[in-house]
Amino acid sequence: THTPPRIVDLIGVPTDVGASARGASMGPEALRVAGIRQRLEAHDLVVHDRGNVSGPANPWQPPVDGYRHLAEVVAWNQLAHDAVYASLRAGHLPIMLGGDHCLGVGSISAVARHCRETGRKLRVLWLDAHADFNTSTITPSGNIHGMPVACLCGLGPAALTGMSGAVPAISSKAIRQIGIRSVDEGEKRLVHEQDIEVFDMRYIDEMGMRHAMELALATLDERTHLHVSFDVDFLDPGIAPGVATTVPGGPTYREAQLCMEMVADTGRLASLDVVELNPAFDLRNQTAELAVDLVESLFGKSTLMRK
Ligand code: EXY
Ligand code: MN
Ligand code: MN
Ligand code: MN
Repeated sequence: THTPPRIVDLIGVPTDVGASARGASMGPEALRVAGIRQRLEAHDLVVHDRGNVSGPANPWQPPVDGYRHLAEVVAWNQLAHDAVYASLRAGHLPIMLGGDHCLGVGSISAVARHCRETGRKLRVLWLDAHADFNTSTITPSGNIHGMPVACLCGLGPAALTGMSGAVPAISSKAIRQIGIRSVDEGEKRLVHEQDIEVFDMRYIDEMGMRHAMELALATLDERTHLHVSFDVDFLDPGIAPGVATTVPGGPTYREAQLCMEMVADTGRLASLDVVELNPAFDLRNQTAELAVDLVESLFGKSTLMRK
């Protein structure tokens, strides 16, 4: 059996090349300023801050053939992939500090490669307002942060779909999406075709976060590597204004805490992305502080009275 490591590597990937607005490139530093390292150390984790990887500037150009900044997105994802893969190989738990969500391709393709090599089963929890399942032909924007789940499932440009060494990098059956409330028409069709398990906000309204998470975390075992990809726009904009792509009607503070606490309770969390935090939209770093608070809960902070 395999217990997830207690040595955490913070990997900053400061870019917004996949995003609809500039500013997510400031995310890693905002998370550090909010004390991510110290808050994790308070939970008996050994934290190595690996600093930031360094990639190409954002050229801020319109899309070409349905992709905006594809070459830069590939370059940043390769850097993310290499850093996350090295951390996993070292037996550590990588936390990728984004950066926009296009980086989920680099990070999760590294996790998928590691799982393949070590015989582990992968479960990906995608916490997001969006399904991130667009392709170049159906995207309304060309922004690649709207495409990472499709790329991981094998739909996208070869340079992104092939990053793990196998296509698709992950099975659509490995994914659970939570908090979804903004999906484009063509995108919705693809999500259904691929049979992705989605717990959208209507589901959470009707059944509760507890039930959604019980199902999303069902059938994990001691061979499961649990990856959480936390897009900060998952949260209700009332508590988390510091993202460029706010969508009303997201999880409340308590619903988000419960979500994170239930992940912690599994004891299977083995890698994490924190993405789309955009300090240019934030108020006094409050969204960064909230994100850090929730990350702390993912690693076992609990307000529970019962033992
Ligand atoms: N679905 C829209 C698009 O593809 O342009 C918006 C995507 C926003 C993606 C954010 C990161 O989750
Ligand atoms: Mn070490
Ligand atoms: Mn996203
Ligand atoms: Mn999103």
